[in-house]
Amino acid sequence: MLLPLTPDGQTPVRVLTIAGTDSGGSAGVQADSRTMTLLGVHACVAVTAVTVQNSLRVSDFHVIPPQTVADQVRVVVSDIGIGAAKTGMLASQATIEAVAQVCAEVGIGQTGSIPLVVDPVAASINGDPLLPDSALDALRHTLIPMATVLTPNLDEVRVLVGIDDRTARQAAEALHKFGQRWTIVKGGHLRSSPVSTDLLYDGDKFHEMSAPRIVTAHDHGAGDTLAAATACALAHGYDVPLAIAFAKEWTTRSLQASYPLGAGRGPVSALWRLREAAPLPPR
Ligand code: PXL
Repeated sequence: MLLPLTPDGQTPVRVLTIAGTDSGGSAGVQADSRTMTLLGVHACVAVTAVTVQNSLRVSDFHVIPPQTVADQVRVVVSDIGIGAAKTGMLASQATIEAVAQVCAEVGIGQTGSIPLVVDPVAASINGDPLLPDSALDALRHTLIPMATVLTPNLDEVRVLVGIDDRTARQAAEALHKFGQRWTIVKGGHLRSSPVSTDLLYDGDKFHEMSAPRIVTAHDHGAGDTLAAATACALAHGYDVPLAIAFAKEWTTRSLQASYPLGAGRGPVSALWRLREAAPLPPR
């Protein structure tokens, strides 16, 4: 599973992650860049926040000034050029607004030509908040409507639209009203099921994608990995269902390669790619 190089065979496709750093190296920018690198993509980074974090908890985070976040996006797109972007931890309402504004300005998202994956990160895997509740409306109404793909897990579905008495299809329909092109309701957190089924919805048809559930205590960074791999596949011109299928397989294999770290939750690992080569996925 490796994406092809660009036609000159030298400069790889570039993908931009707009996300927070994880000092423990498991999630956020670190997970994104690891997946991008091991998929043969050049990872560009607009840092939104610096988290103080280990395997047990996020004990603090420092928000980068929103203008600096927007400037990182602007200089990367205008010089280096990118094939896709993804957002992860955005940390504050002002950052969400600045990111939505700069994305519109440089052509990222539905109004432009650069696909945008929005992973609506609200809390860490251990439940520590990464976004204040007061910022949720900005996420719902400024950034999410720009997304090519929105990739919430079940906790994030609950935070965004509530879900408790709804089916995944009803949740996807409710989420889809925000205006994004595709909605993916990820089933990975539904631990009672032997398979991990993601529901894809484009406002018209539902597609289900299943993979075997990998039972592991070490799944930190799984959501980031799926969104990052999706952005890489979109940058290579895959359509959304194919990009998600590719990213799901990448994430399954990264979950199989997860490892313990510290006294808490270890990360999913893209490092399996260093040990194993596999054929290209069909386009
Ligand atoms: O996995 C979501 C996530 C994203 N970004 C950062 C994180 C986490 C979870 O811990 O720390 C920086």
